Amino acid sequence: MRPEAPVTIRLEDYQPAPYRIETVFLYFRLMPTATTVDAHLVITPAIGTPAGTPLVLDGDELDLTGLLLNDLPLSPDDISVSSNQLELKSPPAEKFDLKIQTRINPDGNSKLEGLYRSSGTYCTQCEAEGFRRITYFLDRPDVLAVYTTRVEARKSEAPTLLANGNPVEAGVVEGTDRHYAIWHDPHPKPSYLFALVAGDLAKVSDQFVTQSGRKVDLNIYVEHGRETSCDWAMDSLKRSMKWDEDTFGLEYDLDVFNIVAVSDFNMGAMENKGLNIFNDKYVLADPKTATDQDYANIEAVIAHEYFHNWTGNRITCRDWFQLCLKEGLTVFRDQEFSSDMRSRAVKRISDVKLLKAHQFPEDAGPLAHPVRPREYQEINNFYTATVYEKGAELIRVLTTLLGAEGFKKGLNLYFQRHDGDATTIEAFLACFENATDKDLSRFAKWYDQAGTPEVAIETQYDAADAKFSIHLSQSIRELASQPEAEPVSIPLRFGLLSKEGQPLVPSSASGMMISGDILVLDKTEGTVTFKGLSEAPVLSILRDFSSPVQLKFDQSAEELLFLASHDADPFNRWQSLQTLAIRELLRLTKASRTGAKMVADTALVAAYGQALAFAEKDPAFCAQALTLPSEQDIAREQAQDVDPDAIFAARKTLMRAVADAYREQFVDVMKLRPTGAFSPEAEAAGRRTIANRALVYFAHSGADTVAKTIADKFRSADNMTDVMAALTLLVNLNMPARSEALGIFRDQYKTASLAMDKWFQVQATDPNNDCLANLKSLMTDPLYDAGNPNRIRALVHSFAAGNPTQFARKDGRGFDFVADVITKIDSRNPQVASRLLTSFRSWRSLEESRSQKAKQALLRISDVSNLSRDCREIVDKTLK
Ligand code: B3K
Ligand code: ZN
Repeated sequence: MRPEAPVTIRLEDYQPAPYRIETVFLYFRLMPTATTVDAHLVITPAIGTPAGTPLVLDGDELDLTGLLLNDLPLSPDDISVSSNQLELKSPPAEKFDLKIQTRINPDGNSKLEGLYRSSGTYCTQCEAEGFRRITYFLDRPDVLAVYTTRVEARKSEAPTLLANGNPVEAGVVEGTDRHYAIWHDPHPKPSYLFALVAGDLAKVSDQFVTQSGRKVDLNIYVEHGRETSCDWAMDSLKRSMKWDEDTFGLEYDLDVFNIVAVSDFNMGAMENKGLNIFNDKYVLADPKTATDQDYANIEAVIAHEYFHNWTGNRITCRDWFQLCLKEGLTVFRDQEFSSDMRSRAVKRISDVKLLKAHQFPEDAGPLAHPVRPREYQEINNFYTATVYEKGAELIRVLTTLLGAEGFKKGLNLYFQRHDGDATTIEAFLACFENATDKDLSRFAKWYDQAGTPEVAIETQYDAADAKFSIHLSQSIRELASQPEAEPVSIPLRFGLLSKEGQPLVPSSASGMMISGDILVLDKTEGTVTFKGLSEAPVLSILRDFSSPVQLKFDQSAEELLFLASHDADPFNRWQSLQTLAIRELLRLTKASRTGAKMVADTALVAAYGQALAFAEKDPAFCAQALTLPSEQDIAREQAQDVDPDAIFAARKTLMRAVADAYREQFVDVMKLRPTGAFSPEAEAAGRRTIANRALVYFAHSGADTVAKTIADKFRSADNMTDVMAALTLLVNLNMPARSEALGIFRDQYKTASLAMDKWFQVQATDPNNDCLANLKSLMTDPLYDAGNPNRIRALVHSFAAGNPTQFARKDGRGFDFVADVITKIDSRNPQVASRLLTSFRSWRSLEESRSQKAKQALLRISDVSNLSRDCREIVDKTLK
């Protein structure tokens, strides 16, 4: 029997709140299982609200223990109360006071939404709808209030007491073992930005002086003993603050900026005003336990949350459909920050790889939705790659369409016009239209249409007339919810190259909007013609990945090889080699399935050899170039009848061919590993990346010293990047030293939980056949904690999303394993369960026998009678 029918929330039904709550006083008496929350709300009917309109406050699993209206009790006839709603049937027509007391159980809160405890520390997560698990409230982003929070706890249990804003007062509660702190946040904010932390934490402090000379105290709170692992996060924070001032003129606006790291957290981090709460994985770093990727992620996430202070907090969303207003823009800002801190080209390549790996499949499958969705059942399901990553790409498209100056003008107007507002995408775009006098109506369609647009390209050269023309057309796959998609504005950055690789400059161009090196396709199709070209140019198109589209362009292998070494645009140098590799891998995949002989193309192998020449000059870029398309990349390109084993075999074939052709060079490149004291900076990290990429190739070569070399590398590694590079090879290639190495790692890091996540993860992505049996036994390891989201993700999500041959096993046991975990976790933590469930989204593209097994597993999940709203929405859509 199903519980209640799912409720669909629709953008078109949006109504402003009938009441305003402008002042909130909160008084928390913290106790592990029985915390009391006194909320004192000052409420005013909104202009135009008819007298007597009921006030309906949201709640979720709440226990109401007291209620006063203007300090008087209410009669039971005047209210209606349940654990998820409090209704005042006929509130006063004038401003009134509402005092609500609720009792909540932080220890019993396994959903990690609202107030809960993580390793003894009280903390909160209120976005999107967690505040209603603390008190009854108008828990929606367009209700902005000034909060004062008093936090009281036993001093021995929680010496540190934090909330949003600035500290106002602290003291002891006379005659008790309790103490308190009062915090005041002068900036009106929505309830999703509320935060509180209380616990026994160590503090690392620093200071930042803003451009106008205000001193800001910076604190990072962590478990005792972790203080020395906060340096990189603190450094990243100061660089973010400076960068936002230098780049956008945006300054911080409180006296303190606090960051707290906790070990049980559903996602990466949270931008609560003045009190960011982080998954400790995005704060703690030292060379022994963090990889270069961890360092880069910490820098990016610290920046992202800090940047939300303006894009998200000062200007927030009117409703949750506008989520990309803050997320897309803030991801764009953090990407730009990282590009300025590191190599711009390498950052662009990795962002596009991420977009294609996560967002493209989402857009191509049953969970596709527009960047601004039109409906949802559970908003937590919409913190997606589409809202975040495609949302960021749209901001990038906007900068390309308007130019850097135009974009800046529009953004400045946005900050001026909307500071303090809860607003919409329309209002955001209007700022850019007003500031630049451009019509963005075509561009705006990007926000409302799901699916990756496909851009088909055909070229023609007419030697007699020295004319070169490019015909372009765009289309989006049809969806039931979107029968007739409309064309969007697609800026395509391009270049025309001579045979020598020099830019060719035509005498004129006609037929399509073109400015500088950008063509804008904003109709279904169009042709641009260049004149005065005495030789046939080689076209480099979609440079820097200037629009989030799928190209359909049958460019010859000769041209792609040429671009891979000659294009002035580094992104397209990388992309050309990838395109060639994908073509070859699809061919080899087919050969593997038909039993034909599998021999890798020599021209492609030679192109990898050429790329190797840049190992020393540009190690990070070279490492990207030398990374073969992933199994998932190949599956995505194939799109249907996918056989992961054949893909795996194809990839191995190409890998071995390159490895054997350049074995000696790889041995040399392995020596580029930096020596001396560890540095997390981009330069040293780049050298480690290329050295480890070379190690992967060497491991796939036929050299008889492979097993010993990799085992030695594991033993001699002095930083986590190198440890993991060697360990991954020992596991994936099932080398003799594998189990000894896993044992050494476990012994060494058993108390370092972030390092142990890597130990679980490397075994979860093991492509060998006994992976599944091993994972099942790992789940009984005392170090496996089924309540910790990081641990579950390390083991189960890594398996489902990162181990295509084992997850999609022919016998269906991979699917069954994940389905069992989902149904088990769902009642405890629905957000984690539904995130896991999205790993099934590409099930229909698998070959028939495997897709049938996936369907059976999904049907079993669907049959669970009390499935959460989170999982119900995802499973229904996935099966539809
Ligand atoms: N805004 C939060 C994400 C909240 C997720 C709620 N399920 C982190 C971020 O995007 O910065
Ligand atoms: Zn964000």
